[in-house]
Amino acid sequence: MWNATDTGLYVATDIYGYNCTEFFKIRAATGSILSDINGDGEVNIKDIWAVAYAFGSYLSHSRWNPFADVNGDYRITIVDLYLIAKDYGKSV
Ligand SMILES: [Ca+2]
Ligand SMILES: [Ca+2]
Repeated sequence: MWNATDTGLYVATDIYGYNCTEFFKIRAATGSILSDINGDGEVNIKDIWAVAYAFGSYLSHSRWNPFADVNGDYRITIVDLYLIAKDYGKSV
């Protein structure tokens, strides 16, 4: 799924082995809603919960979840919660 020769894009790898830059490109390419954290096709309380659980975490943190980092700044903050709240109720 990755272009392994495109090493210039490799900035960081989280505990799941995802390169975050590539991760966001893949999610964007699949047309998924970034705030759909658990990937079930809708933005609801389950996604809020996932971000709440990872809240305050960062790359390499034990509660880090790349899906919960909606804005891609490698930290789970109030901004990520805000973005989910903004999309709340959306579905694909
Ligand atoms: Ca969801
Ligand atoms: Ca974030």
